[in-house]
Amino acid sequence: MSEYVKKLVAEVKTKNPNEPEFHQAVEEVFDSLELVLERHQEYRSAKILERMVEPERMITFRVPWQDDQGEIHINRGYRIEMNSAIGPYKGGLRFHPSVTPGILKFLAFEQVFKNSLTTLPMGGGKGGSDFDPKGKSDNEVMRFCQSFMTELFRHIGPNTDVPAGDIGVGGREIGFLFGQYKRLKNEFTGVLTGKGLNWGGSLVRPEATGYGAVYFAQEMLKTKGQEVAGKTFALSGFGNVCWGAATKIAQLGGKVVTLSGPDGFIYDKDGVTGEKIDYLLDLRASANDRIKDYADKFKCEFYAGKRPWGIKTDVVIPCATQNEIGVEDAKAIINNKVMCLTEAANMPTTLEAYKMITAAGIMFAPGKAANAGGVGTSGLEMSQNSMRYNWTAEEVDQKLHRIMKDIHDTCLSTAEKYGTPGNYVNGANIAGFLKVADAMLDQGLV
Ligand code: NDP
Ligand code: 2IT
Repeated sequence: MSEYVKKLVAEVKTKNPNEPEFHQAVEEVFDSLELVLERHQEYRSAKILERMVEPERMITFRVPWQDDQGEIHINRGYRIEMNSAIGPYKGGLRFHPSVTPGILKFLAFEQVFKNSLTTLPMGGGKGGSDFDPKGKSDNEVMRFCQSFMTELFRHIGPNTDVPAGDIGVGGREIGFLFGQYKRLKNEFTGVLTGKGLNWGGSLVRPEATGYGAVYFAQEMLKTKGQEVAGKTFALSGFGNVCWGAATKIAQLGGKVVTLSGPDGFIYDKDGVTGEKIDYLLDLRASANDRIKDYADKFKCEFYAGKRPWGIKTDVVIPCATQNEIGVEDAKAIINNKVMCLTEAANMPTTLEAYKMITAAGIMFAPGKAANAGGVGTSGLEMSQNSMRYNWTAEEVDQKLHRIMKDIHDTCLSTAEKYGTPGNYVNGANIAGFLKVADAMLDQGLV
């Protein structure tokens, strides 16, 4: 790392104390930019990096709501509007008790580069709340969402900031949020993505993140003359992204053998297929957060309190949450001679673990490239809303597939151009950065 970048990272740490995930995300991106900064002094003199780590706007607000017993609860709501150089802020909302400003800043920062890679005109943002949807009734979730939107509505809009789902926010929550926005603004617009199909949603958006990650893995395998068919896959999580990935892997003839939840992981030697994939939707909707139920129902092995990375497979696709692959997991992955690791979750691998995995010669794709199919299809939903038109599932899927192939090829060509052939992390960070940085230069000091 150059002295300049080291100093910048140190400043970010001092200025944003107690935000380790944000530090991690910044360090990973800046580490990739050495050669770019050497070749382009203009980014340094215009203080592009210093500007990129400072959100354009951060909104924090009180979210009061009443449970079914009439008791009052107060949660905290956030929206981080990180960067609007190439389009309106765009990014998901996360409802999870672990949500803090640092988590949302890391996600918003990643989103800026990810959205740039999609080839679509979207800036980066992220938001959410420390609200825990676990065990809440539909009515409680609705009241929470209505209260959340009663403040958020004044900060967002179809040309300003377009939120979507993330952990804990799916179709049900987007519906409640949209209903309240429409009521407050008296406007029916594409202000959120991930909407229901009858009211402005896009076909394939629910599946898109998982599908996209598998298309990306497929391209990675192709570079070694390999294909998805006949390969085994270790997945983590059991939510929206995991479900989409499992569906596409099964379609392409691969075999998913692991899934995980906060309680442990399951090992299903026969493969997660057919009704077993559908069952993931039931599990998620139950809000019980137990993957053990899968093992009980389909009679397979369950390992309490463990992660799935010790199981030997050809491909690893983490689909749950940040930093779920640490140093010990990396050792197991290397030991298992995994062919490729494709991140479907956001930053699921720690910096140390990712360095070990790439040093061992395992192909490694970062989430900001490999999971961009979710927000990419959100971009397609925005396009359809603007046209007041709907594409067929085939049309959307075809565009998603093209976006993922473009991102894959851009990562490789950029990595090559900047002296690190085959390094998807550098390729993604540099390509994502250049588009945003150049737009910022064009737009002057803002
Ligand atoms: P879901 O809420 O549908 O599922 C999330 C899964 O991860 C659940 O199994 C959840 O269990 C688990 N999980 C969440 N937090 C933790 C934690 N701290 N420890 C252990 N397990 C955890 O979310 P998604 O499938 O939408 O999101 C999964 C990942 O994909 C996230 O990293 C998200 O940022 C990323 N992503 C999502 C996109 C989308 O469009 N939805 C797009 C791109 C990336 P539990 O709730 O019990 O913690
Ligand atoms: O992390 C992500 O890219 C998402 N949660 C999806 C964001 C979006 O706006 O569709």
